[in-house]
Amino acid sequence: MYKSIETLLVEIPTIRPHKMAVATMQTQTLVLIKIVTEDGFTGWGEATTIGGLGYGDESPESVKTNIETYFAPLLKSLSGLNFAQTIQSIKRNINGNRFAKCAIQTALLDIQAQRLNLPLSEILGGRLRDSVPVLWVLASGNTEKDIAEAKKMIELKRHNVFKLKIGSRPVEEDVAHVLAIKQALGADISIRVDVNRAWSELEAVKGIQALQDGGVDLIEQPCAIENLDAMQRLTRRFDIAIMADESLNGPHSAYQIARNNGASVFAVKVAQSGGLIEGCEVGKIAKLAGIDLYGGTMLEGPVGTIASAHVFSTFDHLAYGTELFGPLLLTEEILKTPLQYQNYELVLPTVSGLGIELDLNKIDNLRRQ
Ligand code: MUC
Ligand code: MG
Repeated sequence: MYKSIETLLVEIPTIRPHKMAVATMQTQTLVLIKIVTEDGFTGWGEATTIGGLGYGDESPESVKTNIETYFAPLLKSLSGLNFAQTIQSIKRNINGNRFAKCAIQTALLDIQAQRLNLPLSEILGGRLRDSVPVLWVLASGNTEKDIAEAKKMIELKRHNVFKLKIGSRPVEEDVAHVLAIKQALGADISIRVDVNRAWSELEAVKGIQALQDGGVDLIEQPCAIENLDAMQRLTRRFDIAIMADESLNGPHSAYQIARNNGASVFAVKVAQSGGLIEGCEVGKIAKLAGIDLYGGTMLEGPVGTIASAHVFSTFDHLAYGTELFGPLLLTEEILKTPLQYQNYELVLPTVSGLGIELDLNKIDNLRRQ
């Protein structure tokens, strides 16, 4: 049933350095999975991460090795099973590897939706919106450059909500940087910050108080991944929204965080969740627990970005919008028709499957040989 399962590492420079507490990105390595079936369907998935092993516990190289060594032979042996049984069997036979699992699942869902002649979102429960709001992340590392970049985005009507990457400088310096941007852009522009787990709990108390007083709207992952107790105390202590990102790695952790009041918002990432279905499950847990939702990214290219958009389109309330801007941070286009960003939103395709067509010549030129 499966003719080939291929993993491609595609290197694309970013439009400017993207500085985060965990890594500075100048190039993104897209990890693309292509599955071709004997009866002529092609499905695509993506397992892109940030900064090699700087962000998560899978690297582009580990995903490629593990798919070629373990996932591909397993998948080829499962040809008699339906989609749900295939996913169940992968979970039973392979531990961890959430990014690789997400990419394989995305490609299989792309194929399944094409077989049924439906957009992918329709087999995830059905879309409730045809586009999702998209913010922009300011991460040049320079206050004046960030202000100029934000003003340009507002002028172009491309983004009117901004997330700032902080955590690599002393707390006071980061706070001054954020509040200078907040002041320059004015009260109507929503500013959020992502600390990428850089603060101790005491630093977080100091930083969050100042940012809350300065009119910032949300604090993302202030403390360490494992420090759920600190996340809980900060969520209870402050009025400002506290969002779990790296701490949230699938439905089970969503349940644990929800039980412990460990966040007021979830950043749902399909790869961190281990798949599109699991991303939907995280959304359901948040809904049941009264936790607000935000659509996160691993700075994927267009494949992972549109797969995530299909998932987020099924959420009935997306209080904090999404950050599905990954393709806009890249200098090269790998789709025949680029994703459609308009009026501050990313538009979902209406054709079957993921609804995108890859430019294979372009990918061939950019892929790591
Ligand atoms: C993260 O931690 O949120 C998402 C947007 C961005 O700029 O970095 C990523 C990772
Ligand atoms: Mg984050």
